[in-house]
Amino acid sequence: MALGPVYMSDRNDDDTDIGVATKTRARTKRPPLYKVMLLNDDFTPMEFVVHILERFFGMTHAEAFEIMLIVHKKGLAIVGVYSHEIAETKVTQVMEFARRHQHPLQCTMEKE
Ligand code: TYC
Repeated sequence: MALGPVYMSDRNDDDTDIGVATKTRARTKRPPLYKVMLLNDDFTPMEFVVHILERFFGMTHAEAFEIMLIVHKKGLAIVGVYSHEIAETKVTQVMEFARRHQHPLQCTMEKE
């Protein structure tokens, strides 16, 4: 096995490579991803949640209605997975929009 630089001067009589293995794996660590979740409550109107999912999460009306119903029935659902900065922006946008309309809707993020 020939790893790392091998020079002509590293050859011995029977032409076998001699050298010091210097290769290291390229560590391309991907940034962590964050799940953004919407939580159910008894007061936020269904259509308001549908609107949020369309406006901030790029869903069609049909997709948004489907996810809203999952949150309503199960208590919560993941509505998107993003980098830390994007996830934080989504959470802030949802929380501000809900507060501005005086709805108790909660949106949180969690490392995947
Ligand atoms: N449970 C609410 C209702 O019955 C609807 C709702 C759905 C609220 C999803 C929040 O994240 C939520 N009006």
